Amino acid sequence: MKWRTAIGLAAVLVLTLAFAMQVQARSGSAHFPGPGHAQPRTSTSVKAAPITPVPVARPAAPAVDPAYVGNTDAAWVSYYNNPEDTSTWQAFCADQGGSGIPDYIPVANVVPAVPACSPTPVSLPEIGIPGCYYNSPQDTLSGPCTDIVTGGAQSWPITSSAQQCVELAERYLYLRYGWAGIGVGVGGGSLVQAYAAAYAPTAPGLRVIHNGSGSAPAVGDVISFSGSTINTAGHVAIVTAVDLVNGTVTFTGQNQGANNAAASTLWPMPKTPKGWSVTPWSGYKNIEWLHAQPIITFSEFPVGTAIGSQYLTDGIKFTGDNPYITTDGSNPTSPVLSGTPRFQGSITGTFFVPGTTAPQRTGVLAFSVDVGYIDNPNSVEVVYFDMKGKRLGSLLASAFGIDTLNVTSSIPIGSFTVHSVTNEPYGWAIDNVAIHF
Ligand SMILES: [Ca+2]
Ligand SMILES: [Ca+2]
Repeated sequence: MKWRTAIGLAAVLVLTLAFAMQVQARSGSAHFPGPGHAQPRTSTSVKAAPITPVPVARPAAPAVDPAYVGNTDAAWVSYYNNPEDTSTWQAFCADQGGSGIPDYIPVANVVPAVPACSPTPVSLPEIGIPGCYYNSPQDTLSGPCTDIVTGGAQSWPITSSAQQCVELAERYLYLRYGWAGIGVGVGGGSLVQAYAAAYAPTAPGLRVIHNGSGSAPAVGDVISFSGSTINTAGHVAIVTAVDLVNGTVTFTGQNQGANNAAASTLWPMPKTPKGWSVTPWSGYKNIEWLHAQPIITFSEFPVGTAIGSQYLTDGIKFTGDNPYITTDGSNPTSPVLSGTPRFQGSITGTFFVPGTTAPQRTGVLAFSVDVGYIDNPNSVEVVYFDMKGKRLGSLLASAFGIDTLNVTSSIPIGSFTVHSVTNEPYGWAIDNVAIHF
């Protein structure tokens, strides 16, 4: 219980802090020591617009399935008390009616605490996700609410038929972000929209990205499939790999493979003139994904703020040459983060578990950062390091203007530094840091 309470409180704190930062007013006027005005960005990266929250319909509490698996089930309790202990996985999965060995596959590279259970049983007991979202009169994420099973003070909303696709996605989102399951009535095809509507108001950076917008899904995104005339409930899975060289995406889901087994599916995602596009899958024409990683815009604090640990809520700490927020008349997304002296000093980012001062356990496999305004291409670079500080590689800002540098690595990244390698007229700054945990 302590573990769950701690996770819940941490999630509320993180979300509250992040929201508070989001509403900080911008201030200051643009001023730039160099020439000219803001010029077009040289990057072709597509950034999705923030979603517009809409109210979630909340059905009445359902009748309790006699076979319900939740906080009265020993294997379920054991798993949720220690989800990173793989010895709890087999019983957790098998307890829901699974059969055969193995009863799960790991959701590789994303969250070590999440197995995808397999296969989906013939009889489908309902299974709970911790939390009390829709069942609570306050819609609180951590406070007491009525337990639909025991009538007690804790709630474990029935969320999905066991080992169907929805259960995996809701369990993953709970373990990763502390979000309570939102349960009954949400099919796989609508899960991305439902979570965005429920949690976007308190989770800045949460976005729904539609297939065809040009953006590629990122590892860790939750992806919904809908628009099939055969299966109107749709499907939901977790993005576990993205290959931007060969144009493929891999997604892992329950009830996704042959014989209702959990599966990881490698699927084409060719690059079109508009950008990346996931090929329709299994009759599902509509594809969209929940991208929950934060994008740091440096509008979160007033201009002039010295920056260090403030962004630990987003999983990053900034150090280097005394970085601070400043305006930049040559950057259309001003304010920006500059080192000291202004537009000259280097900036280092080190990754942490979001909302904590704990170093990343699994590292970061991708991040992006805008660098500019570049007047002398190849004068500024981002160098990235593993979790022990060993240099992994570097990327030069090679175009005039504002360069979006997308860094990916097969070896987990622990930190990065942006610095000048030769003279850069009028200097540079960074903005729009996106971290793909
Ligand atoms: Ca900005
Ligand atoms: Ca410059």
